[in-house]
Amino acid sequence: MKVVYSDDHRLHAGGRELLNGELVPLFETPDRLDRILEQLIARGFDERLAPESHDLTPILRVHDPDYVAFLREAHALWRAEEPSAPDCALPFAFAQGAAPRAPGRSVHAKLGRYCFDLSVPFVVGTWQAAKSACDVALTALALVKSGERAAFALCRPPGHHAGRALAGGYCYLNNAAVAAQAALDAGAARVALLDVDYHHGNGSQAIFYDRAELLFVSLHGHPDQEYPYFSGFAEEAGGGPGEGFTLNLPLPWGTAWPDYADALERGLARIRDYGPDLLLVSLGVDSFKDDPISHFRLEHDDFRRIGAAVAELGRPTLFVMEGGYAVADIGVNVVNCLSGFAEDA
Ligand code: Q9C
Ligand code: ZN
Repeated sequence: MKVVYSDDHRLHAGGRELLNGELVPLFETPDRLDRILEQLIARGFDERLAPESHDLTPILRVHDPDYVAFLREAHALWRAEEPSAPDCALPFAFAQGAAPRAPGRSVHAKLGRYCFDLSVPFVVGTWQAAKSACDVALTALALVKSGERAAFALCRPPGHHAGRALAGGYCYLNNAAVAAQAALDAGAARVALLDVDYHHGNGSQAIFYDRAELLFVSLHGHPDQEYPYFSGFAEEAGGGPGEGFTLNLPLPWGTAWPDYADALERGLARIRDYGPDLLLVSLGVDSFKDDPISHFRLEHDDFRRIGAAVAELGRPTLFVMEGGYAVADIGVNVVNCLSGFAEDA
């Protein structure tokens, strides 16, 4: 399986997030990808490509232009307005639904309008890293479109929490959604997005909620217990023409393989019925038992089983990297999933 990767992800580093009331170093760090690269090389996934650079067109098919402009300028605006503050912009006043007009001039107004939480710091290289992550996903998509059985977009920052005009949960641009929309624009009639990250992919769900040409299926920690708390309930099934094209499979803290496997089989059955031209997998491995911010109990070998089960769908498949914070184990978990897929494909 070919892997698309760029070193530009390193430009997004050194940020902080608010966790349980305390500012702590961001859990989403560059060494996550170092550990994955090590395992890929050790286990024979040695076909690595650099991404093609794309203009903003595919990103603007998913994200609002004012939001993209904000992502590009957020750090510079912060530096100009708060010259003595730490070099890491974070919001602190949130617009919620109460802002009928365009955000005010202050960087704080923009941060509060375009961020939904305190886990999306803007450092000087954040935009360039986020843009590069989309290039990685789009380049990996091109491989699958040109006939590869599967490809792996090894990117960060991750994307599945990012909405049309909202950053949150370590995510700025929704890499998987941008690739999915590009596939639709290139003529795919049906695309399925299977999100196995431990957290609900609220951004991906929202972007495609009203549309039948993308089936969104997600397994995640139950929102009564888990971030992002406001979405991912089983009742959310899509709206309008998209009704029935969102399937949420929330699972309680402590979920281990037997229950996870049942939910996965339900999700895969729905995808099989749908018969997509292309399958995207939002591949988060924060469902691992030792993940520091999550509460499922999957073991190393369970990721191999996930990959094998996905392969049985027999669809052209694009894996897009999302979360996973047990850094010492992240490489093994990701590569187990990809080898489980490759062995069964
Ligand atoms: N107590 C991704 O995995 N903070 N994002 C959670 C847990 C934000 C996770 C706090 C987690 C975002 C892509
Ligand atoms: Zn996650």
